[in-house]
Amino acid sequence: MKKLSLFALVALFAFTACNSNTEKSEGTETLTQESPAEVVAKEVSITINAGDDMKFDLAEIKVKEGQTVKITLNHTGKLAKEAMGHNWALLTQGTIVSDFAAKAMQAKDTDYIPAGATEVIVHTKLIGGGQTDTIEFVAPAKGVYEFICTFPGHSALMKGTFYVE
Ligand SMILES: [Cu+2]
Repeated sequence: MKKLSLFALVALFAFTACNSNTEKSEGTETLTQESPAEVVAKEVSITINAGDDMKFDLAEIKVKEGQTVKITLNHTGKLAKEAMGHNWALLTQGTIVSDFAAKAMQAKDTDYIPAGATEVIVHTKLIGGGQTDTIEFVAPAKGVYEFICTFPGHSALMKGTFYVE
């Protein structure tokens, strides 16, 4: 009788300990999921402006891996596409910007994005003053990328860093 009640007590204790452990770990998990810092938005919208001064108003863009990224490029200037065209091109890692810019410069017929260029992950249209273009894509693998405007001579000033975290 004494043995049995001791066993029952141990069993009860073990059950309680186990049960509270489970509750604790579940509680922690729920807390993590609900914490705002851990919530990754499925989509992110970014607006970049560039005018006749040949500059992007953003030098850095940060997104999360797998996020749907919406980039809107606004040409806030007045000059025509032929004189002061802008685009936004995201380049693959390891691309030498100056080398690619030299290659892109010769691709006037395709708005300075060489046909089938493997250096470009994604790009907007080439636009002139007052125009806008929006593109949507899934953020590539975590890492540091560069973006430029491929219009001849622009990438020296029109460039920035694209972080995928
Ligand atoms: Cu440009």
